[in-house]
Amino acid sequence: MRVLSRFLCAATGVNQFPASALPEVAFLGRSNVGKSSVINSLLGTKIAKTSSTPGRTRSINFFEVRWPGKPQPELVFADLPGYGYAKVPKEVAASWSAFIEPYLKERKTLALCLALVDLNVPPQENDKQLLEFLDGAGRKALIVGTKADKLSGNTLRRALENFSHAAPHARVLPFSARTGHGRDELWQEIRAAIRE
Ligand SMILES: Nc1nc2c(ncn2[C@@H]2O[C@H](COP(=O)(O)OP(=O)(O)O)[C@@H](O)[C@H]2O)c(=O)[nH]1
Ligand SMILES: [Mg+2]
Repeated sequence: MRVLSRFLCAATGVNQFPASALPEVAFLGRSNVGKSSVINSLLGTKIAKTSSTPGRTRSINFFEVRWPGKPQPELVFADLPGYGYAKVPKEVAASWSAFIEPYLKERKTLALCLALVDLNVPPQENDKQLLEFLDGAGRKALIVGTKADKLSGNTLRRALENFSHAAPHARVLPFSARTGHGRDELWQEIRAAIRE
């Protein structure tokens, strides 16, 4: 099924968030992990800007999603700024406390947080911190392991095990924006979360 999507706005402050009426899914993870690529893969279009230069997205970018044949949008995707990019620590730290933390803690309609990790990179301390933060904020999180196409068989299995060890309470869903692997499963998770 092909969904229809529309860019809503890019927010760099709490007062720029769109009115929250629809259930929202947040895409989180280190810079370059593949957040925008996962969004584009799910939406079947290049609506979110991708870049091979880490640290490009400094705003929360909101996209509205509509099922074909339905008159109204049903949910919103939020593409968040990446963390862990060494060259901009101060700026990133400032934007976290200014609008990203408030978003994650207080956004009433936030139904699901997708914590993206690169399956080709060992579990990182800042990913663990994010999961702890989300847990503390009472947020439901699902780990999405990106760039699964770069691994095969045994190496993929081992990578998934490593992440399960690092985050024993969360499930890790392998995903590839390149091949579409995991796309249907991720849509199922999203639909289940917004129905709750
Ligand atoms: N092989 C592979 N590369 C990917 C995949 N997803 C993203 N990338 C690459 O990783 C880089 C960062 O992707 P992007 O979506 O912009 O990451 P973001 O910074 O988290 O939004 C780009 O060069 C993408 O082409 C994937 O599933 N497989
Ligand atoms: Mg991005």
